[in-house]
Amino acid sequence: MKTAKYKKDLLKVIDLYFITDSSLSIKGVMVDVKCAIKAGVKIIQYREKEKSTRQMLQEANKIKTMCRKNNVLFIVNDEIDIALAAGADGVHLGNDDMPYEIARKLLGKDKIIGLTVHNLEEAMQAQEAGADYIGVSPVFETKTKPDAGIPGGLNLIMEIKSNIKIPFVAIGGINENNIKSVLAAGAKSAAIISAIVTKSDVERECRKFRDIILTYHDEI
Ligand code: 3NM
Repeated sequence: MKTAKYKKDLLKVIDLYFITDSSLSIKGVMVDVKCAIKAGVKIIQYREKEKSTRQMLQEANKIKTMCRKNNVLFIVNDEIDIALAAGADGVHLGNDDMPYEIARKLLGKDKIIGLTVHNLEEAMQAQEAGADYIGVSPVFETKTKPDAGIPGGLNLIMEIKSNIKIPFVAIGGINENNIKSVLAAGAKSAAIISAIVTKSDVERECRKFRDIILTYHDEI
């Protein structure tokens, strides 16, 4: 069993942050997760907006088992009860979800809590509150989350990079054509949904994005 500190330290070395999406996936969430793990992804977020609690719990339990076997962090989006019931490593919360302080009380100090932020002010608040990482969202326009808000662009990444110490993940509209600009702006990790799960070979796509990120950081 890995310690909480070990797991939280892993957040500093995430390259591709993989997020499930059952409505966009071609082969289904379970196949996608297997492919992502095979490709060496170090963090999986289960993000499910359509299924029942029972179905989510079943899937979350299976993903937890796969992640544990492979030393991959397992985060659940929004659903604190599913995260607790499935023994996930943590949760990712947006502005309309459970407030950080209450989530921390429910989850305890060892679980990972990631927060979505849209600007530097929210990022500072998240860091101050004690979030383990932040998702900077949306960087570019995205159809995957229609209520994601106005894109912060590369300037937001640069601002976050200069002012925030906790790990951050860039998210929203990131694809093969723009990922290098996101890395050049200072992001070490990127979360990508549609550019991965709408493709027929999810393992290949994950490997491709991981390679781009890792090669970029090797070269600078
Ligand atoms: N924010 P794609 S999920 C913009 O959970 C955004 O904070 C999210 O999907 C959050 O890579 C999401 O297809 C969608 O643009 C990202």
